[in-house]
Amino acid sequence: MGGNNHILSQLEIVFYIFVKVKHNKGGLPTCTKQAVKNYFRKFDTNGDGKLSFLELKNAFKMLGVKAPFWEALQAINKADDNGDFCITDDELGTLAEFVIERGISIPASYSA
Ligand SMILES: [Ca+2]
Ligand SMILES: [Ca+2]
Repeated sequence: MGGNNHILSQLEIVFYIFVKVKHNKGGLPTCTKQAVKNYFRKFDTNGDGKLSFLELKNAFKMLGVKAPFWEALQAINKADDNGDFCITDDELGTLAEFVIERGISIPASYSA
C-alpha cells in the first residue's frame, strides 16, 4: 500500500513538471530577445542612441518590477561592456538576456 502511494506521488511530480514546462513554453511567447530590445529602445527618451541609468530605471518601472532602481543597476552591471554606465544598441542583446533570465515579461505589443 505504502509503496504504491510512493510511486503515485513520483508520477504526480513528473506530471507536474511536464505541465509546468508546457505552460512556460506556451505562456511566454512575448519574451523574445527582439521584444525586449523593441521595448527598451522606446525608453531612449533623449534620443542619443543609448539607455542611461535613469532611462533604464524608467523602463523597468513601467514593467511593474518591484525594485526598478536595483534591476537597472544589475542590468548595467551585466550588460555594460565598455563601462560608460549606458546601454548602447550593441549591448542591448546582453540586456535582453538579463531581462529574460530575471523572468520579467514584456507587453505582447512589443513582440512584432
Ligand atoms: Ca538616452
Ligand atoms: Ca555601455
